[in-house]
Amino acid sequence: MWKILRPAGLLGLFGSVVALAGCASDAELDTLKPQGPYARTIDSLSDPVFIVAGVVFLIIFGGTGYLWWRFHDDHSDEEYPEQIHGNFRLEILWTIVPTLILVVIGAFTIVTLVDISSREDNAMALSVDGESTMWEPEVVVVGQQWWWEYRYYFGGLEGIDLSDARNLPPADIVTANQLVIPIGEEIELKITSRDVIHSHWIPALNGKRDAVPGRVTYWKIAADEEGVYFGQCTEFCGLSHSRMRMQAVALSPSDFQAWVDQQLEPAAEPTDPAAVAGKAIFETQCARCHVVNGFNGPHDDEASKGADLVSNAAPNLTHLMSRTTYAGGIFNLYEPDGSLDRTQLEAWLRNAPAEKPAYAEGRRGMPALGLGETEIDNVVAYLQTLGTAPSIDVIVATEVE
Ligand code: HEC
Ligand SMILES: [Cu+2]
Repeated sequence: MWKILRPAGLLGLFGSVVALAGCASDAELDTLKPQGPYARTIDSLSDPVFIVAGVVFLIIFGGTGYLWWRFHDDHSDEEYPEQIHGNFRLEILWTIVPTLILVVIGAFTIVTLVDISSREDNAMALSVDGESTMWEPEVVVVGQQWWWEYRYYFGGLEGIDLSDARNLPPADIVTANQLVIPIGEEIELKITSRDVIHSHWIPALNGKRDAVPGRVTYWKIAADEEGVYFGQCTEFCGLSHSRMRMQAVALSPSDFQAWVDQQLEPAAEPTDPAAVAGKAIFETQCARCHVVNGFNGPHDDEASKGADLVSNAAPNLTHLMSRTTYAGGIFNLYEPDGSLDRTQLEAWLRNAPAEKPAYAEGRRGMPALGLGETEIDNVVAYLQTLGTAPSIDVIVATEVE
């Protein structure tokens, strides 16, 4: 009795876990809710493949069940069933049918792969520093332990050696963990890494693409509608791999233009005394790793070579306040009411490795700098001058748990 019940119970438990897991209605990384053309192409391949697989599953399990039921030995007599050896026709059949199924699926898969990685020349009108330009929407994506950097070069990428991710020339816009894109455009991503292999994945917009040091991989994303699409590094890359997240923030073309205008502004000089004191601390403590445009120069400037310390990079903080998450997209910069989440930011500045595990002493992540509480208050006052907060809608939509 128990012998039968135990596997049945396990199967039931497994079944209900699987069924319940399918119930999450707001799963951020749901691969079955495409929100753009590339993700939809993948979806329209996986749906029929799932149906084919389902039919094969039913035939195999149905057939196996039938054979068991029809021929099982109930010990009612001692006779052996008829013994046979092989069945040529059947064997040919079950070799050819699966082969045909796989060939057809393979053909559609190749067509889809070509489709989602094809490159077309398209350009959008954009005003950069007051001059109208045509920008072929492309963003350089650099993975490193354990956060993502996004670099925008409005003059195009010609002549830039992207495979040398530790020595990229200064970009027009550099941001971290939040990839801001205009809706309705095909955005080409040029993905690389500064240290180990990572993988860039925003499931609602397209599949996964590896970020490999020394190489550049091409990928595309596009979003139909304004909104926030969550992503996650999907190539195990060490201690804080699970804390290496990102978001694509898709804006209307006019909002995107407004964002670009804002990001092109250099940092303003602080006037508030606490912020002025904070800036002095920033210069001595933080600027050896972090860049703030307009005050310690572009990243490859001699003055900021200290950034070599950590993967050769730390997030550019010029417009920190225009982002809503930080540290690999795991902390909210703002409370849901739009005010600064001061407690979390102070904790980060007090002892970052305690907030997000990293081998800071082994040149990974942000180290604990031993700042005093007044210093932390002043640094926060300075950081608050860096960039303007986005709208409350964006703050609420991008919130992470
Ligand atoms: C030794 C290099 C180094 C120093 C010095 C340093 N940081 Fe960092 N900082 C980093 C790295 C690397 C990260 C990315 C950490 C991550 O996401 O895991 C980071 C992340 C941050 C972030 C989050 C940015 C984002 O968008 O994700 C803030 C804010 C920050 N640092 C502020 C400061 C301040 C203020 C100081 C000076 C008091 C400072 N840092 C000193 C390396 C440094
Ligand atoms: Cu990673």
